[in-house]
This record gives sequence, C-alpha cells and structure tokens, in this order.
Amino acid sequence: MNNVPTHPRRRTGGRARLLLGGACAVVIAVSSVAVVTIAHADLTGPPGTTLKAAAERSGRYFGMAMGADRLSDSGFQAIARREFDMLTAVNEMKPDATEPSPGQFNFTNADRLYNFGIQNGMRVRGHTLAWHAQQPSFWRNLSGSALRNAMISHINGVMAHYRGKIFQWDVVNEAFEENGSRRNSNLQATGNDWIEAAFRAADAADPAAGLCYNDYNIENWTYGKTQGVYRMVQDFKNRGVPIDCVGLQTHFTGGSSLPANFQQTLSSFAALGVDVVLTEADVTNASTSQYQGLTQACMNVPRCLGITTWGIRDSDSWRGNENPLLFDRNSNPKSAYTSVLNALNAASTTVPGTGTPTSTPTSTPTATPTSTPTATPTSTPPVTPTSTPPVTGQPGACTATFRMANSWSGGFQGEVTVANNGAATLSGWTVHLTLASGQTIVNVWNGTNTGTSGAVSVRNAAYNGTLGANASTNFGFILSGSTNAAPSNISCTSP
Ligand code: 9MR
Repeated sequence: MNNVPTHPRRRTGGRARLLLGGACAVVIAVSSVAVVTIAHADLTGPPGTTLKAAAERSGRYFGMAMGADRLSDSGFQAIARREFDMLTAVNEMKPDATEPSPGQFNFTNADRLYNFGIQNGMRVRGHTLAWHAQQPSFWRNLSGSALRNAMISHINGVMAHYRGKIFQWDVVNEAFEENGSRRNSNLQATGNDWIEAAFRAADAADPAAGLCYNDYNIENWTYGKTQGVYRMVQDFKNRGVPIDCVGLQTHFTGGSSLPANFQQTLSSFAALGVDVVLTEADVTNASTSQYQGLTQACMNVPRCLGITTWGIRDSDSWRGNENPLLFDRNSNPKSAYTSVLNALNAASTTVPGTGTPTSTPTSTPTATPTSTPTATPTSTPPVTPTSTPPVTGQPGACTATFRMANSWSGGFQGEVTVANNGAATLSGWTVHLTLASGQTIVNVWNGTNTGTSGAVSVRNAAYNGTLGANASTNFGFILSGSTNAAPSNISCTSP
C-alpha cells in the first residue's frame, strides 16, 4: 500500500491514516473487495464546508453513530452522506446482536449498516467486542474459562467476518470503575488478564484493524478513571500487548463537562504510542464552547485521528431531552456545528502519515467504495503457522485446509478454510477431522460441531453454507489439550 506509514507494529488499519475523498486521492484495496481512497492532508487548501471535508484537511475523519432504524430514514441519511466519513453502529455490532447463541452469528443488521457506510464513502469503526453490558444471554450462564473462551470465540467470529474491512475495533468497552480500578463484571471475574487476552485474540483475528480500548469519563487527566486506563495502556505498551488506540467517548453532561485539561489527556495517551479518537461525543444542550474546545483539543494533538458524534440530530440521541448533538430535530445545523466546523478548519497539526506523498498518484479518485461484506474472509495470512496443512477433498466437492492461527501452552486457535473448487454451487458442507488423544474442542464459530474429541465434524452455519464456484469460507475453533498437534484426517463433504 502506498502512502501507508510504517509503524512499530505491523497493524495498519487503525494506523493507515486512510481518508476518503480529498484533492489528491489514490484508490487502494484493503481487501479483495473493500476499496477506500486515501487523501493526503492539506492545511493550505480551502476551508471545508462540511464536517468531513474540514476534518480531511488535516488527515482526520468526522464520524457519526447510526442505528439500523435509520436505514429507512432519508432525512438522517442525507446529512450522513453530506457530512460524515466514518460510521459506528449504535447497537448492531455488539455481542448480543452478533452472536445471540453460541457460535450462531448474525450479521444481518451489522452488514446493512456496514454497507450503507461503505457505499457512501465512509469507513467503519467496530463497536464493540467485549463489554459487561449487552452480552449474549448465554454469556450470563458462563464463568471462568468457559466465559473466557466464549469471549475469545466471539472476537474471532466477528472479526473474521469483517477481516480487513474495519478501521478500528473497540475491542474492550468500559472496563474501569470511576476510581480507576477494574469494573467488577463477569468478564473481570475470569481473571485480571481478560482485557489483554481480548486484545491478543483480536490482534490475531484481524491484523489490519486498529485495536482500541474505549471508555467514558476518561477525558479529565486528573480523574481516577483516566489514570487507571492510562496505567493499563502504559503497561500494555511496556509488555507488548497489542493495543493501537484509546477511544474517549466524550459524553459531556452537566456533571462532567469539558475539562480544561482535555488536550493534556489526549497528548498523554498519545505519548504512550497509541492513537486517540473521540468515539461518542455529545454535549448537554450542544454547548458551543464545549464542542469548540473538544474539537480544538483533538486538532492540537497529531495522533487524535477523528471525532464521532453519537447520532446526528437531537432526535437520534440516547440523551434526546438534552439536545446534545450538532443538528436539531429539523435537520438544521446548530451553532455548535459552526463552532466544530471552524475548529476543524483551523487545525494546525496533521495526522502523522497523511502528509503530501513524494510522488503524485495518477489514479482517478473514487468517492464510492462498493464492497459488500460476506461471511467469507478474503485473505488468511498465517499468524503462527506451525504445520503444513493437510488438504483433502474430492474433485467437484469441497476441500478443507487447516491452519493454526494462534497457539499457547495447552491449546490453540484453529482455522479451517472450506473451499468449493468445482463449478457447481454447493449447498452446505461438513468438515471431518480427527483430534489427537487428550485434545478437546471448547468452542466453534462460523460452524456447528458434532463431537468435541476424537473424530469431530463441523457443518456450516446458517449463513455460510452456500458456496458458489471457487468460493470459500472458514470456521474457527479453540482447542485445549495436552498436545498442540494439528488435527489429522481432514476432509470435506457436501450433500
Ligand atoms: O446508544 C446506545 C443505546 O441505544 C443502547 O440502549 C445502549 C445500551 O447499553 O447503548 C448505547 O450506546 C452506548 C455505547 O454502546 C457505549 N457508550 C455509551 C453509549 C450510550 O449509552
């Protein structure tokens, strides 16, 4: 990828400084289907007349949260298309929505929102993978390693679906108490290392996505919660736990308004080597000065990549009676809109890596990416290949290819790619494999297993059974055992 800066970690999605539109853009593919355009920052250009144009001048984005109920709201959509270049799903990518029952993933509404964003020139932030709230009901009946494994399986299943297509994921959301200690939750009860386990799993599942920790009330630098999160990020960076960004929700209410030290908070996190993003901004009564101040603080910190408001119009807000957004109920921009627009245009720092390219790209700018997410990850770079995959299959039927995606003492994460090498469409598939003695499958995603030890079979999930000519999909599993030997006798059958 041209114009993608090198960073200490191999991750690029959250770090690639990808922008949409702009005066100087090149088209690149972030996967075989998703296409975005990259623009370079240009502080000398004319002021932007929309939020996204003003943000893009400095290599940043301006985003909004959108629920599936807004997919039939043409008024919302008109503003979304005009003003915003980043989309976050309000509820549709949360654990209860995407995995309502074990291993049964549902991306219907998440994909509809993803498609709306991509088709309208936006990138997408993924929100959220692991959280004490909005959990699938089956998580509530789990504890200890079973819950830990369910969380990791969930991360793998969701990130596999969107592999290479999400700018940043809020991997863990709201895991701290106000005093800076860890929030008491069922996930916390699985062990204090649950957050880093989530980030390590996410790192293996999608090397392209930026991995964020996201929370509210971490805007005031001297506040206990801010310091608690800061210490965790510092510890992660010191120990090499993969983390790329901190999301500050930036919900400002009467009781917690814009702190004077907000910029210090942003720059302090950034100094640890992570990007910062304002992920859910809204301000009681849309205070013009607070909106101006939060925007300016972000513009003053090079690693502050962008701002998202939690909705567009006051009628979209979860705090609707506080009228906290930039557009009123009649879709008119409020005075806070103008203060944000001006602060974006007044930016004096650019996001690192968005500077003028050394050679002038020659391709034609394209404003409308067209990808459609499917259940099929489009590339499967090996993370920790430890064995040559055995592949079997019959001509005209399916083949199954195993790879070890991640491993640790006493277990591994396996991934099996199921491919249709024939010309006819397959309606369903079943993979058969034999586990070594002492090995047990503890979780499967993107498929349904029969058996957990010895001879095991995995058939397709409801959404990934149909494979057209030369199409492929995959499923994953977590295995625990006394040996990390790869499965043997792998084969695939199709009815
Ligand atoms: O806006 C979301 C609302 O529709 C849901 O009912 C609520 C349930 O928890 O979550 C809201 O979004 C939250 C976000 O996911 C995390 N930060 C706080 C947001 C507002 O509550």
